[in-house]
Amino acid sequence: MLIRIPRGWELPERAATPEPLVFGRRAALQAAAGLAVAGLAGPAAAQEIGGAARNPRYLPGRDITAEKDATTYNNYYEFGTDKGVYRSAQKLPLRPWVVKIDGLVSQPRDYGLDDLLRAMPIEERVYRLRCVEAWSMVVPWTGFPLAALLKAAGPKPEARYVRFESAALPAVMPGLRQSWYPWPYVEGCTLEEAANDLSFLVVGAYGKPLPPQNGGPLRIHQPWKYGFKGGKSLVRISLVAERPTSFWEAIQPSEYGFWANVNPEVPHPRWSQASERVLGTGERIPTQLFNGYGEFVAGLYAGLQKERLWT
Ligand SMILES: Nc1nc2c(c(=O)[nH]1)N[C@H]1C(S)=C(S)[C@@H](COP(=O)(O)O)O[C@H]1N2
Ligand SMILES: [Mo]
Repeated sequence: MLIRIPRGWELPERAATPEPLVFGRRAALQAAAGLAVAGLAGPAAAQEIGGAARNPRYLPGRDITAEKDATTYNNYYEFGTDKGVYRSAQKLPLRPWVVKIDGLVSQPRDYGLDDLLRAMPIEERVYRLRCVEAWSMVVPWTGFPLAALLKAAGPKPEARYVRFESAALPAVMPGLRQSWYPWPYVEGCTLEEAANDLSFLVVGAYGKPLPPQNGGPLRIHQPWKYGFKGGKSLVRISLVAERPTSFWEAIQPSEYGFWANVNPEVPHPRWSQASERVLGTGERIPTQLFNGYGEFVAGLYAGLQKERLWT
């Protein structure tokens, strides 16, 4: 069968773009095909999220955290600085939701969230999450690889970083009144890191649409990094040439940097990172280098030893 490839979806094969993105034309075509039918079906978010198959490649080696614990102990400063923000976070309206993909891409686009869900290859991944505050959890997330979205967007050769911007809605987010914080919450990573298969855009947890307190309807999770790198409730994903300054870096650069890869041997200036408290249990366990994901990501950092990779 002959398929005519729409020109816009063809990706330049240039050395500056990470290989998984350059050679992923098939995924880009699948995404394009998904978008073509998106207008025909009704909202299907809950259905698609509930039916997602678990990816057997990434197994946590630990018990899954009770849903109640993972959804009632959260960091979401837009709603306040205590861990009980799940209550006020329920006010965040998850639809309609638009996420903008822009910057140095050949196909900038505003996606309605349900169109995005239908266009992307949805799967479940059970990932660990290690907060820089030395607690951790294991959650069955539903979502799709960030790489799939980047392929559809077509990174330009000048694109070197990805910038993630969270929603800032003063009407429902009391934390925004704390004007000394540099809202909106912004995070970022290199394009290379973004292209790694572990980088996951999360739209669900425990087989249900992602609740607001965990970053619904869409958040990024890179499980080898400290949890603060995973911006919640994303409204904009931009490919950029310069390294974005992240929220915590802007507040306290001596404590929080750009890379923030998990390393038990590099303490936070104010506490040890050697072990972690497992949410919902009385347990304390040793922390692992790259949060245990080194086999998949250590190669990203070869030649970057001069960078501050661990805080
Ligand atoms: N927009 C936004 N994203 C955020 C945060 C935040 O305060 N605002 N907190 C981060 C921190 S410190 C962690 S540990 C994780 C917590 O995710 P969880 O609530 O799903 O456990 O979200 C991260 N993403
Ligand atoms: Mo965190």
